[in-house]
Amino acid sequence: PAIAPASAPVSPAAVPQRRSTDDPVQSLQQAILRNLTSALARDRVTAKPRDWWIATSLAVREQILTRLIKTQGVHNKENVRRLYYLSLEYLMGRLFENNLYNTGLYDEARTALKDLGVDWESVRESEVDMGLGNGGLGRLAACFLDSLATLDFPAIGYGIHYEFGLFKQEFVHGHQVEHPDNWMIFGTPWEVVRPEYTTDVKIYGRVENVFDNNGNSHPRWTDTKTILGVPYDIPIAGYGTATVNLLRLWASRSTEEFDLVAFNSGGYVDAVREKAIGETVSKVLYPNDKTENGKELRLVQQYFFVSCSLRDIIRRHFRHEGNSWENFDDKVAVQLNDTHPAVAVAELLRILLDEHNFAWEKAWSIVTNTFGYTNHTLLPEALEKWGVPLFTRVLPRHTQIVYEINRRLMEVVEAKWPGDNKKKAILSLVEEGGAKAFRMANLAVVGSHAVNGVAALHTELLKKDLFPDFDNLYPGKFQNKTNGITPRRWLLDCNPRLTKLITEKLGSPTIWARDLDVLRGLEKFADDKAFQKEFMAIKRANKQDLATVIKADCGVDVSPDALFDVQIKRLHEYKRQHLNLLHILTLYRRLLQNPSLDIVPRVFVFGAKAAPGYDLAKNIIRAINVIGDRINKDDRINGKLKVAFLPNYRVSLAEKIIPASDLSEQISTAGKEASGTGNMKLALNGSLTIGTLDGANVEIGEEVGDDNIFIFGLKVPDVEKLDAEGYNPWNYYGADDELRAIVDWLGSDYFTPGESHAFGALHHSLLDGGDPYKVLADYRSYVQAQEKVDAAYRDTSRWAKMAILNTARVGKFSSDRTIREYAKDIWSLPSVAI
Ligand code: T68
Repeated sequence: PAIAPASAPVSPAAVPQRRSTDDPVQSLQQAILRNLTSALARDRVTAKPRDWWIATSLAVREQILTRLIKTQGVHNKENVRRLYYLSLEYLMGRLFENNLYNTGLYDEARTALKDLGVDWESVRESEVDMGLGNGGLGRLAACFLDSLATLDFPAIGYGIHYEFGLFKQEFVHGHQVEHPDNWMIFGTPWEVVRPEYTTDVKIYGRVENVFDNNGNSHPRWTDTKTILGVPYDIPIAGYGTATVNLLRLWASRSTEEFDLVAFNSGGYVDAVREKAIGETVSKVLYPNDKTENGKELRLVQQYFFVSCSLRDIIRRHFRHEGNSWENFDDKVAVQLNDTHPAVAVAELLRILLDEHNFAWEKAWSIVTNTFGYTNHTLLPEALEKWGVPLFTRVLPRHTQIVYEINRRLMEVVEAKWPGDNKKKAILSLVEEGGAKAFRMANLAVVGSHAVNGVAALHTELLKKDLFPDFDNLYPGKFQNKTNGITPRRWLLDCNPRLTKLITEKLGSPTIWARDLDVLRGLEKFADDKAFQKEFMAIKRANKQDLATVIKADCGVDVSPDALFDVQIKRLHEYKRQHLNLLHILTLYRRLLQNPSLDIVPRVFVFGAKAAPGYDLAKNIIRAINVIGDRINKDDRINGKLKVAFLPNYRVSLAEKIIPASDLSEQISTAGKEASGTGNMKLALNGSLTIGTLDGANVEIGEEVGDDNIFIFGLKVPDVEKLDAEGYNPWNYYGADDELRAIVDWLGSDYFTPGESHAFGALHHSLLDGGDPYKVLADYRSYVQAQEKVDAAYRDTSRWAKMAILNTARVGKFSSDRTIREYAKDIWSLPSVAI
């Protein structure tokens, strides 16, 4: 889309300072002013912040694209092995400051705009987040792109150019209301459309058998419909290096040009509407982060982007003289980000069998050498299945191929466990009994040479509980790759004050932000009173900034001297925001009973979106909002408790909350959170974890040490034991007077006078023997851990030491470490210096 200028001027421009012609600030300034005119038809007097944002971004983009061309030139010339990351989601957030930091142009750009009299904050805030993802999985993909480029790995990310990203969230009387996120309605300066690489995608139709000259029959997929995929490229600049990789996102377009008959008979509108159907494929991101709902459009999205991407990968491979199918898997590694792109296994096989006449065995070996698969969840409701009738209607030829993969798999199973039909039923790609469905996780496991979990505990459970027989069948295929986060966005960009302090002690971020273990050098200042003071002063300043945001977005006054207790993540029962709420109610009740009770004042900060169809999650949001509002307005408690549920949680908001957090809530039921990555971001910014032994919390505890984390609650074996015995929440309810009072309070109409059962769904879930998340079982242990937090926070020096040691000791969780492990153990990917 064209880039639209903003509508009115802001402030008269200042007179720019005179600079010499070879000054990088001046040349950037000239590029900004040139773009202001040529792309936006503005001058310095009429430009609004958004215009400055676009003009500056375009000026920086010129330099990034120059590096992109250079990088791709080297990669092509050297015919390098590349990693292709296939993900239905990329949660990129804002790109402006990140690109400036990564390219080393940040200071120049700030000075250039300052000299022009332009306010930096307003420019930065005019960028809309690129929110093409739901949560951790999408953000992980974005962190990986940053690390791949920073470490000079040749890599291309493929995904969908959604017209609408994850919905915008608003609260109305405490209820979540969703609005469309039309993020690129006025264009974005970071992408380049590449119509020359437009790709055809065939879909639907039927399979017929045709006979060749020798009388052999071959399947032919025919009567298909065609959709076009148009690529939009977003350059990904590495930090402190010349490498610029690519994120290529496919937008769908219709091939049905104006139907001339309809057009001539006056049916112009119908003809155009027909055309719009092809464009719906990339219209909108599905907003479910766990449950798959088997919708046809979702399958079409998956196949559409997989088909476009594989075509593009193959085109790129064969562009190089001397390349052939023989060395395809030498040059190409493809990683499947969860099962969402798993249909790629069948698609590559189809291309090899049907379009290039390979024998099955050879084709299968190319396929399995090419793919790796990352699993992100053990929750059964999140494991993707496609009803066979639907799958067959959309992809009739792929259905045949999946059945043939399965037939051969069953032969292998029979050879290993003769006559064992139970094993066959478990391992089969086809779920039988009732409606038949394809199990995409099984397809991904069988079709890949490596399968990985995302934290040590998760991988262990993956092998033990989800895929024990596959682990037995394919020894060594399952591996762990503990998640990581990019220290560029999650420290350098989002916490400039802490960055400055670390830089004073440890030297240039070009060292420590590329090798996060260097932060261990801070350990020696952990007991240093002056350093502790500086560290906590930075925390306080960040809290002051967040207090301003909370006032603006929630209308709540909070004090930066209170403990900022933060839970930011998708709203889900297993993440247990309602356990946090029970603790808030506990403190509130204690204060009402004894207003002079001495507790550390707390601000409870929440950020979370609920899937639009997830009623219980929405009920929890409403409960936190309504109860929070009552607490915030209750003079009896002297402002000792405040609750701020910030609406529309997203990457750019996380960047403001994380540096201001004291306490990081990571309180999922043990065994349910695959890894978590927010836990890593918060610890890196000196926020202490209160958490269960779940996901990567286990490894965070190992790194920071038992004294510097608050662990509570059931462990995985305890949860398993309760499940085996039969969990009974009434035991906990009956045995704990305080818990009982809190739960009854929640079930009453105290907080919603005149409306009974307002939180009925939530109340019921706690007392339901089927509560798989065992909230009541962990309540007392959680409250006790919170009491330890209260005690620790009173000792300012002790708390400062703990916070410093968290920052110092979480170098392991840099996504650079994660990517190096993938490159070595899964992708066999050499880096290439530009
Ligand atoms: C998350 N998964 C895990 N899924 O829950 C989290 N799912 O523990 C882990 O740290 C993170 O992945 C990265 O590994 C998700 O975020 C989704 O967002 C999702 C989206 C669509 C369908 C299913």
